[in-house]
Parts: sequence; structure tokens; C-alpha cells
Amino acid sequence: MSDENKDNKPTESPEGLPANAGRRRFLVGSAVVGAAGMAGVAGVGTLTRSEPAQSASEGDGPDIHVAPGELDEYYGFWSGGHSGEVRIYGVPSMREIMRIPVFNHCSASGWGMTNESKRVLGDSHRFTNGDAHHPHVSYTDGSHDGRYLFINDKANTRVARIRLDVFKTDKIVTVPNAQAIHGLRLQKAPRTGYVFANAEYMIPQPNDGRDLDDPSKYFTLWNAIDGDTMEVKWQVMVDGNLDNMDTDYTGKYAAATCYNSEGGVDLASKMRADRDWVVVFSIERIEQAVADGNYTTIGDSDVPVVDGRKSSDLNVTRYVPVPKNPHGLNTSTDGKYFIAAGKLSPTATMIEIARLDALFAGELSDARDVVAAEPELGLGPLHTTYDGRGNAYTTVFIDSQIVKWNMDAAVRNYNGEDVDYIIQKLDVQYQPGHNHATLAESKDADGKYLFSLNKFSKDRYLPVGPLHPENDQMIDISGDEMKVVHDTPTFAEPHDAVIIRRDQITTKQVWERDDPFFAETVARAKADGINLETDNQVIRDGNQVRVYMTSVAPNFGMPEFTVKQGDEVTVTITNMDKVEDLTHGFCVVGHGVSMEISPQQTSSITFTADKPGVHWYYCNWFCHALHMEMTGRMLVEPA
Ligand code: CUK
Ligand code: CUA
Ligand code: CA
Repeated sequence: MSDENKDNKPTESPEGLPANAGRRRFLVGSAVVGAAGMAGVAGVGTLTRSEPAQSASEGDGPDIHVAPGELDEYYGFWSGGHSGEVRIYGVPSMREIMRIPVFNHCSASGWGMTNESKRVLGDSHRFTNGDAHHPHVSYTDGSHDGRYLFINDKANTRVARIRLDVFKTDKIVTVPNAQAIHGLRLQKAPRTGYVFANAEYMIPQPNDGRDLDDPSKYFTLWNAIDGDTMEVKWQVMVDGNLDNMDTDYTGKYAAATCYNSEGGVDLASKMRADRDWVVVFSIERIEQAVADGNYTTIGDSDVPVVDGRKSSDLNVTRYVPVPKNPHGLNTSTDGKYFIAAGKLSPTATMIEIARLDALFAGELSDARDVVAAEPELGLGPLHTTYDGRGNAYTTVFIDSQIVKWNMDAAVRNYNGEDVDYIIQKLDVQYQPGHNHATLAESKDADGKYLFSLNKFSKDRYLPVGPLHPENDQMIDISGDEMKVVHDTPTFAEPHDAVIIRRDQITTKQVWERDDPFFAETVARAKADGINLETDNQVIRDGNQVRVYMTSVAPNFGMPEFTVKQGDEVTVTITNMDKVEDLTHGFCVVGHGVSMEISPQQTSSITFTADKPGVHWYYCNWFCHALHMEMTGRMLVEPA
């Protein structure tokens, strides 16, 4: 580690000039003021900062340029935060390849408008917002298997599954008896398996108007969803709330942070205790309790609820005290540790997974005996990632740095050896939340690139008014020293990302006609006696009118159709083009109707023809030299 970095002094640019000294000092200073509320309450004292030691334009990083026409090495899945979507980047180019609408509605693809997407959204279709934080790719034996991506919705308490063969959301479940799904992780072995989801907020149970202002009666739940069926299998009652979580590499244990052991409902009371906890879940003990009928249910829900509170004698959980208001929890890729970041404590707590059997068996006198080390890292530790070479990288929000540290050295230091575990502290711009290194949520961590998902971008981009993008910085970690090599602005607001090798995903470039995504629509057509691949026909069923047509560039199968004012019209279109990348669209002017119809896909959309007259429809994905001419008329006869 270089001394400049250790002392956090400015480095000089090659020309011998301090890098943007005055301007940066001012802006970094203001970022710290923003964070100072947290620092102040945490009692960590006044902060002083110098300008960043390194910026992207300095130094000689690796060649991260991916030439036009070349493909990236990795897929990066970025959560879209309260945009409700997922974004796909190529890594290392950071070219945004695709957006997948999940909890949001999408004007381009018709997500939230088409019947196929409404079936996925179910009852929660009425919400047009979501808050997606934690994307995770399914596993087999601790490696990503590229089947699915799962992601939480904090805003409306949902969990979604995205198929990685077609990059479409195919299931969304609303978790009952819960409010705000935050931490979400997957069973890593033998496979996914379970999707575990933390419900963050404590509520009366059932939340039907009872105990409104009696927080002592509130509690929250840790939830297990079957990744194959997307059904909620069981829930576990806990003390305190639940923030982030992770699972081990054997399928036996999971652990979640709790920042509100106090059960507070206002800010001050959530910070009263010096220690909160990490709650450790024994998956086999929970399954056993469910199998033995040792559960209750809550309200209208029939999901088994197992008591995992401290007072329970079922022994399905253990509460490990850790310093004040912990946040991120990340399993080291060697499978040895759950590492909880301290947030209001400058430490991270390493919980040794090998000691958990003894903890559950009651062989340890103190739950703290599972702590292997508690290295001091800096101010505001939030999340940790790994390089697969024994090093951990923790974001420190208030210090605005990535701290690279060695896990073995931290354990030796904790055991009294005089050994330094901090390897390097790198300034990032500015105030990082999650960080994520390539393959670092699997046993295949390759220690190549690390992303720091910074909450503030300040001066890093051309100004665009009061609302700023976030700044996701790519850091080369392949060598001894971390180097910032690229900045990517992102819109509201990636919390987390997952990066896997491109060979771990196999996609279909053209839909298969028997794909379950539109199976119900196909079945409906069949019941109407329609062959979707050849027929262009209008079926009237009372005031419900079903319009079936094909599309082949640059033609819709029907250049016009006639309905009556007030009819409920369902237009079903099958794109008979087989050529890769030949997507059509269908948009009816003035009716809020828009949808994607990719090659060999069947898409349908339902709307009311409430205005008499001529209403043009057109293809809205550019498909052909005569794309503009790919139109038709809906003739609406007055009632
Ligand atoms: S997170 Cu959800 S508040 Cu640190 Cu995983 Cu950003
Ligand atoms: Cu079909 Cu544009
Ligand atoms: Ca607390």
C-alpha cells in the first residue's frame, strides 16, 4: 500500500499539479456535510477530507476498451432501484445493452400494458412503481448457472424472477404478512432452490388495524420462496428488523443484519443500542419445524410461520450481537465467513461459518464466540466484496473509499498478532453503497474488476440540473493496487449488481412458438378456433372483440378492422418473421396501447374502443425500409 493513500493525502498529477484541487475540495466537502448527519449521531466525530488521491484520468490502467463489434467478457446485471427495472451492461465496456422492465411499466415494450405482462404482475399490476435493490443469479453447486435472475421490490413487497434465456420477467410474487422486501439472496448449494427475502419493517400481525400504536407487538418475517414455483414456502418470525442477508456455500445457513434490535419506530430509538445483531438461520431446523407442524399462520395467509424469536424454544435462529446498526452482509467466496458491515461502527464483523454448528448445538457459552475477527476499516462500512485471493473490499460511505483488506491477516490480528490487515484505501467519487467484483457472489470469484456503486456523482459529469445521476465506478483489482478505470452514470438508482461470465448464460435469439410466456394467449386463440400463425380474423363475443393477426415486415396481417364504440378490444399479434432482431411493435394512436412483438412471439393487449372514428395503428419498432408504412386502421362505429 502506498503511503499517500494510507495518509489520505492528495497525489500530484503527472504535471506536478494537484488534481483539480480547489473545486474538488469544495465538492467533497459538501458530500461529507451530507453524510455528517449519520456520522454525528454515530458519535464518530468531525470529518476532514482531502481531495481524491486518484481520478479516472490518471494512471495507466488495463486496456478496458472493447472495440466496436467486439463482445464483452461479462454480463453485468444492475438493479434499477426505484425505477423498478433491471439493466444489463457489458463489462468491461459498460455499454448498456438492455433494460428489463420488472416492477415498473414500460412505454416501449408494453410491460404493464400487455396481457402477458399483466399475468406476470398479477394483482400488483395496479402499482406502476417498484424499488429493486438486489439482483442475484441462480446457482448450482456455488456457481452461477444462468437460469434465472431474482430481484426484490422494497416498495410493494414483491420478489420477481427473470428468465435468462429470454431476459424477461416471468414470475412475480407478493410476500404476505410483510412490508418492504429488502435483503434478498439465493440458496447457493446444492442449487437455487430457495430464494430468501428479508421483510424490513416490523408491523402488527395480522396488520388489520389492531395494535396500531403498540410497537412492542410488531414483528417482521424472514421469507423462503421456492425458486422453481415462486411460491412462498415458509416464513420465520424474528426479533428486531431485517436489513441485508446472504447464504453460505453448503445450503445450511443464512444470516441477516438487523439495525433495529431496539424495535424503534423513530430514528433516535433505532440508534439507542451500542450493538444490534446478525440473526443466523438454520435452514434444516426451520424445514424440520415446518415438517413437524411446529408453525402458525397469520391472518388470511396459509403460509407456515415458524417462531424464530429469541424467546422461542424451536432453536431455528441465533442472534449474534454485532456493533451498532450493521448494514451489508456478504459471504466470503471461500465459504468461510459471513461478513457484516458495521455502518455506524467503523468495523466489519467476521462470523466464522464453521462455528455455527456448535452455536446451534448450544456448545458455545456466548454467541459472540462465532466472531473470528472484527477489523476496523473506516467510517461507514456498508458492503463487502471479494477477489477470490483472500482479500475483501469494503465500501466505507462516510470516508468515501474502498478499503482492501486481507481476511487471514484480520483474523490473526484479532487473535493478538501484530499484523496489519489493511492493504489499500482508494478514494471513490463519491460515497459508495454496494460494491461488487466480478463473480464475487460465487465460488468462481476471479478478482478482475470491482464496481463501486457510488450514491453521489457531484462534479463527475456535465451538469443536468438539480437531480444528479449516481456514479458507478469500475476499478481494476487484478494487480496489487486498485485503480479506478471507468465512470458510468446511472439513473435512479442501482443499489447492487451482479457480474457473471458471458459463457454462463445461454439465450434464445428468437422465441420458440411453444414458449410458456405466451401460452395462455395461444390457448385463448385456440379456443376461438384460431391458428395464430396463419389466421387474420375478428371474433366477436358480446361486446368483447378479439382481433387476431400476424405480422411480417412490413405488413400487419390486417390493414384494418372494424369494432363498435364501447367494445373491449383484444388485439393479438403473432410475429411470423423468423429473422433475429426483427421485432415489430403495435401502437394504437390515442389509446395508450403499445407492445413489443419479437420474432416468433405472440403478444396481446386489451383496451376499450371508446371513441368513434378512424384510429390508426402502427408498428413502433423500426423493422424495415417500409417501417413507416407498416400501419392499419381501426374503424370504430358510433354506438
Ligand atoms: S442497499 Cu438496499 S438501501 Cu446497501 Cu443493498 Cu442500498
Ligand atoms: Cu414492423 Cu416496424
Ligand atoms: Ca440499532
